[in-house]
Amino acid sequence: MWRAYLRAPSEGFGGFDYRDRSVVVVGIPIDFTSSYRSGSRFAPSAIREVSQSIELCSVCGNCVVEEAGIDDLGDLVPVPGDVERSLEIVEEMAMEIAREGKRIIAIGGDHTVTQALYSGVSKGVGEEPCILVIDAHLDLRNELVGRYSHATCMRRLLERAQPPAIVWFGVRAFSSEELKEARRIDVPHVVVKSIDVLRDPSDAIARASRGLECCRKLYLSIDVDGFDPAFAPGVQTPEPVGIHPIHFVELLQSINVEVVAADIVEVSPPYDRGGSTAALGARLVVEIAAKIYEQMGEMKVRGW
Ligand SMILES: [Mn+2]
Repeated sequence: MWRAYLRAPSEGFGGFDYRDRSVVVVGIPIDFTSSYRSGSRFAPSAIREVSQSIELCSVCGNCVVEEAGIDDLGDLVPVPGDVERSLEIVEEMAMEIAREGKRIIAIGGDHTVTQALYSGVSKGVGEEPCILVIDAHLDLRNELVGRYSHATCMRRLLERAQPPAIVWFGVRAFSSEELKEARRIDVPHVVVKSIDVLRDPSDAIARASRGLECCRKLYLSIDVDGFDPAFAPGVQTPEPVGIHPIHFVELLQSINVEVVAADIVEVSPPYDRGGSTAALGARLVVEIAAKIYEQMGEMKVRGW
């Protein structure tokens, strides 16, 4: 059913042809509950475009993505204006792909898409993966532009029957309602604030990593506003005093838990003068895909 909503890309991520690979990119251009600087519906095409020109070896020298490639399904364009129906379709897609043993890297859209992706992936892999969230925000509001939006996505996720253990990394913007909610969370969770990362990166990364030690599988959700606006200016809700991309790269390297899916959300191309945010989005796809292939042991990893 969800395939009816799929639009093939004019050129796949990284310029690869479709070959039934283990890592799958899909764009989810949903931003109709954005409250500010909307435009993340244009992120999948902006990220695809810049992906044609970036190198496909990881910044650490791992060239597995260049060798193995990535499949690009194109964009899943559900029902404009109907957020709940759209999320059902996204969930169905994520479930089916995860069930095939493939690893989705979804490109948003705004953060609203995460709960549906997570829900589908957890059904597909048959368990609730832990979740690592890179974000300036906690997204724990009960309502903002309705119950399903970019500002409520983690609240909805933690309302699941079996809420996942969760690690936030790079947080620096929250309301008193969200702080109250954060204190109520009764699953293992760690909040690593961006100021802690900036003051002592090794200690902060170790703390986040330790928070994932109890996990068997991991879902990665990257809201690019977690990075400082110097690196990611083109986002819906910019917040100063954010992390550097290298902090994420080092955190990713330190993770020993199996990454089963990821999303990269909140790139807003209309506000991305110079295109550095889309370039960061494309770079994140490559780094995460490299990590997944390395963990799957599918390819001989060569580095220098
Ligand atoms: Mn955010």
